[in-house]
Amino acid sequence: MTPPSEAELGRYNVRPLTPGPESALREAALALGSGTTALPALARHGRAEALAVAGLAADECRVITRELRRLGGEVLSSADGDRALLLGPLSALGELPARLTEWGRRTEVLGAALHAALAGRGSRPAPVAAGRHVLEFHRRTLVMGVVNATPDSFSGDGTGDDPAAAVALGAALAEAGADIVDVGGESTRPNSAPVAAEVELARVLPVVRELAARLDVPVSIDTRKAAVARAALDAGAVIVNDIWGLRRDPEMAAAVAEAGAALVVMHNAAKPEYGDVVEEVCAVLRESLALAEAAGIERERIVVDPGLGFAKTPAHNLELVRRLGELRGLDRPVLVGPSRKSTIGALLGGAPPDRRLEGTLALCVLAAANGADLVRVHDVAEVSLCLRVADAVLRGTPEEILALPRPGPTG
Ligand code: PMM
Repeated sequence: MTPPSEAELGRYNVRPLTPGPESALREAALALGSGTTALPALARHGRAEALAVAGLAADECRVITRELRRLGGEVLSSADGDRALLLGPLSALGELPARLTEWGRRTEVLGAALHAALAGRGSRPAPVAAGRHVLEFHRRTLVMGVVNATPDSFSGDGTGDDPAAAVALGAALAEAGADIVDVGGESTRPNSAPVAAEVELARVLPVVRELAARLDVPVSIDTRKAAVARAALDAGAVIVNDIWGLRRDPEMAAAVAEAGAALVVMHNAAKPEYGDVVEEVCAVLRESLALAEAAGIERERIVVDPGLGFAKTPAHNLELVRRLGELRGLDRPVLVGPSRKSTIGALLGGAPPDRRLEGTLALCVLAAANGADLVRVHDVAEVSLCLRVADAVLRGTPEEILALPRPGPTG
């Protein structure tokens, strides 16, 4: 056959819809006009899903292999069967948990774990209550603004021991669009001197009290100390941001539970030594969720954070942003803090913290595209504007844009 011409080929205008936003495939199916009858077919064939599973007993691996094969999927497993990759259409993976209930309690639990991971990956999290505020993740990526009431912040924006300056900064961040204002009184920069609880309290309490009274957005307290968290919650904070994810101060979980506060559990470690950094970060965040549950903190109040820059090399940080979607398997809102971090400096030829805005914006957009629900940043105005544009592509064009008149030829 003579090779077809461009015109012949062009007639069919073949376009791959995957990878791409799931909605594009759905819209294309609905546009065929056969109504919602097309949707089950999409679930059957539209998209291959993959779930990684660890910690399997040999018999569990055999059961999921058999059941998933019956549903039209496939299991790839390690030699001793403790780790597996579950592959198949969404419909097969979605039906697998029900099949696993028939085999007994252990496989039923495994089925529930698979179900939770699919639910987390497939939809935005439900709103999180924080005091009288509600954090709503469906409409846009939320922004947490940073107030470092410290003299030695790495990011160069610390307000020293001047509570009025910290309050002014917090108010300015809220004005610039912050959805949460996060107040911290202890620097987390590498090799910074530890701060006594009294010093930290003297720095943060007046700031938290004033901001909680003045702002229409929730105030969070960034601390690893239960005593500081308790006092800040008394002073009006409604979220605790613990960079050790309840794993440092044994009183922290009780402090959060008693106040009914919302909680950010961040991943942290003593040393940057990992096998698979993303897998291990998820495992440690699950430990934090277990500690929270044991203390009576409702799962629905918890946000997870991979802790960029904490016991991580630049390569680890980039891997975490690249594979952020895997954290959605925790079925909780995901917060990411890339702001002015040293990985950006390393990529930009040693740029100091005050020259890392563009890098921060890039990481915020990529984090949003890869599944972040919130970002924690110093440059709230710039990041909010940037995310407004990014979210319009990622999440859908806002109503007011759809209503605009047609532009001229160069519009
Ligand atoms: N980073 C810093 C401090 N606290 N909290 C959370 N949840 N996530 C982070 O990435 C994070 C944090 C680093 O110092 P900074 O306050 O100057 O950003």
